[in-house]
Amino acid sequence: MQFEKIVILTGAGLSAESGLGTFRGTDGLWDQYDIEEVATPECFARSPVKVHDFYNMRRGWLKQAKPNAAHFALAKLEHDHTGAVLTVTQNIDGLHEAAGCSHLIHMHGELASALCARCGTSLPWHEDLSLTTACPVCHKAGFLRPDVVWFGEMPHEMERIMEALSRCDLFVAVGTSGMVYPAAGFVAEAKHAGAHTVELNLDPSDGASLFDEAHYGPATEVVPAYVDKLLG
Ligand code: BV8
Repeated sequence: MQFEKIVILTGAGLSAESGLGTFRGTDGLWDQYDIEEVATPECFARSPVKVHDFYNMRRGWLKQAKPNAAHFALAKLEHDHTGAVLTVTQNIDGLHEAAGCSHLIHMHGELASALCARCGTSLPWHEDLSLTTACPVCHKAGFLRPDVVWFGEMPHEMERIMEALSRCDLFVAVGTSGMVYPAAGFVAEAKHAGAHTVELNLDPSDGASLFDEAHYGPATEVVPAYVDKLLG
């Protein structure tokens, strides 16, 4: 089967073998932390120190993390495929870019970026954030937050994503449980557009029934194998 326009959706399972834990499943992040306590604008207003500690911890993890064979296989697909490949990631790590992927949308933001809730400035940030950290632009302290999309907030570039889904002829979901919306609804959008839908995951996701094809196993095994088949 030859495909022209490909949309790839990735989740935490893609970066699991790079040492960045997933959210659900055994010792997932949401086992140890309550979403309502660390990943909503309301809890940032209520207890910003707890939220900064949570994201400073994860920003620290990024420093050691390296892209794995699945990240490199997806970057190879982007470079070698004759048609269009757009990668939409729910991940806030920079491992897609580190593997050479450039046609990329971080729909849930990036941990290596800070956002000033007062003046709207968004800038690269690799160190810890705290209530005393002043925004380099408006020079006010206490407003800088992780530049990520929290629950209840609108994901980034939704128009561009929906446009690509309405035109794609192949949709591939990699390492995602299909439990967080609007990302979990993308397979249905792609199917509606007539695309062939493929799931690459450790085990069947919540939306498994919506996929025409599935390959289960660790991302570092099933993703390179599937990309080689596509480019075959
Ligand atoms: C919004 C950034 C308004 C921060 C994140 C409809 C129905 C029900 C609820 C809702 C709905 N619409 C909206 C909601 C509310 C909510 C939501 O979905 N709640 C859930 C909990 C029910 N959604 C929102 O609030 C969203 N905003 O709706 O705004 C709006 C209105 C109109 C149009 C658009 C929007 C915003 C959600 C974004 C929140 N921010 N991240 C941070 O990272 O801290 S979400 C975060 O959790 C991730 O980004 C990701 O999206 C999600 C985790 O999911 P996965 O990545 O899939 O990870 P998970 O651990 O769950 O699964 C890993 C999978 O990998 C597993 O299947 C596992 O088997 C597999 N795996 C593990 N190891 C491997 C592997 N696979 C391969 N190899 C391995 N080695």
